[in-house]
Order: sequence, then structure tokens, then C-alpha cells
Amino acid sequence: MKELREERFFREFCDTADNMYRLGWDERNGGNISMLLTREEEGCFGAPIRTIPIPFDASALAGRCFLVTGTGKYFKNVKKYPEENLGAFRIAKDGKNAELLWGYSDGGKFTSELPAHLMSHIARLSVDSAQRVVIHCHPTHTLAMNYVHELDEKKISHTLWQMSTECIVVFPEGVGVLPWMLCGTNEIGIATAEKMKKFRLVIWGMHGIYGAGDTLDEAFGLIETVEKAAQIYMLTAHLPRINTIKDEELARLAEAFGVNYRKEFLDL
Ligand code: 2HA
Ligand code: ZN
Repeated sequence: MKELREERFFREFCDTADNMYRLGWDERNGGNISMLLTREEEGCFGAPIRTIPIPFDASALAGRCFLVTGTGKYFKNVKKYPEENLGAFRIAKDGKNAELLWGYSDGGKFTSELPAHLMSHIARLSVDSAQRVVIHCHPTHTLAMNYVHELDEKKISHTLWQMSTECIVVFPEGVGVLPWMLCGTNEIGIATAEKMKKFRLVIWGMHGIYGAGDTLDEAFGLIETVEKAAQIYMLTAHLPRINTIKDEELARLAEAFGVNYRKEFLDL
């Protein structure tokens, strides 16, 4: 068996955390990543070391394994010290416990946002069985935009689509938006998962964003595209707007690229 650090999925996981830190999306212990492992990837980890209670019923994922960032851990350190900062665990049959297979080596446990992550996985898998990755972070411009733009799904999606030609092609379903809510709770998990049935991107008002995808690259790329659009918005919102991509042009784009966009988010 190859050394874990040589496995591509594992390297990509560490590199994703490292890139997110470098981009300023994950200050201190901000942000978390969870990835549903394939049966082959599961085989890279050993027998259960200890059991960690899960604060909700995760029985819909019983028997499945996840690689997840640890609570209180800094993204800055993931690549250098993965065994302390990450954990791989299997969801026990009863759905109430995580059987730790590897990691959290200083006695730690999974992110406090596990409810939002696992509930989002359940929601995404119910619409697309290939969806394996959920990422949460605090991207600077997306967060800044939350303070000066209405937190309305249609309005925020529409503004983001206008900020760069690629946007409607990358996230044609738009962006789901939740109001400010207490994080780390089952309630925010339930609300996030409800949005995840319709969107791969969910903004947590004045907190950050969730992105889901088949791969780490896809989930990361969705957030990266929103963050770039939000940056352009923040660079231009206080200036007179002279040019704009018109709604009929956004529709033409979506049609040319064959993406099924959320038509009610345009005013045609
Ligand atoms: O755990 O980002 O939302 C760090 C966070 C909480
Ligand atoms: Zn957060």
C-alpha cells in the first residue's frame, strides 16, 4: 500500500486546505472541509481507534467514510501536520457515532460544523449521487458583499452573474442564501441542507459560504468563482456603473453553454 501522503485524493485534500488558507478564506480555525470517501480510498485507513458521538441522526450515511477537518484546527497547518488536523471516520450503523479510523491524533474531533456538512452531503447525494465534497469558508469579498448587498437569493445571484461572464455558466442555479444564524448547531445544518437540495452554493449571511461538488476542485472552483465576482462587485459598487451584462445576454450565454439556469433570477 502506498504511503497515505502519496495518495492523490489525500494530497488534493491537503492542497485544497492550503490554497484556501493562502487565499485568506480561512483565518485562524475558520472553515472546514468534508469529503465522502470511495471504497478504494477508505482502504487507505486502518481499523477503528476510538468512537466519537455525532450530535444528530446520521444513519442515512451509515457505513460511509469521510475525511474531515478537525474542530479548532488551523487550515494553515493541515498540509504540514495532517494527522493532527484531519480525521477519517466511518459513520456507525446507529448513525449516532463516528468510528475514527485515522487522525485527530491529539485527541481532537471533527469540525463543530459536522451537522451542516453531513446534512448537506445527504441533501446533495439525494439529487446527485456523484457529489462527494462539501467546503465551508469565509472568503473576504463574499463576506464584505454581505454587508452592503441585500441578502436575497434572486438579487445576490443576479448581481454575481453580472460581475463576470463565466458566472452563469459555472453556477447556473444561482446561490442560496441564509440569514445570519447561530453556527455549529443542528438548526443551521437543517437550513443549509434544505438549500443544498436546490443549490451547490449557500451563503451563510455575514459568516461565509458553503460549496458542494463531485470533487474538491469543483467545490473549491465554485467558491473561487463567487469570490472573484464578489471582489469585482466590491471594487465597483461605489463607482458609477456605465456598462453591464444585460439579462438577455446572460440568457444567451446560458443557452449557448447548454446550462439549465434558474430563469426566475433574471428579469426577462
Ligand atoms: O469552525 O468556520 O463556522 C470554524 C468555522 C465555523
Ligand atoms: Zn465558519
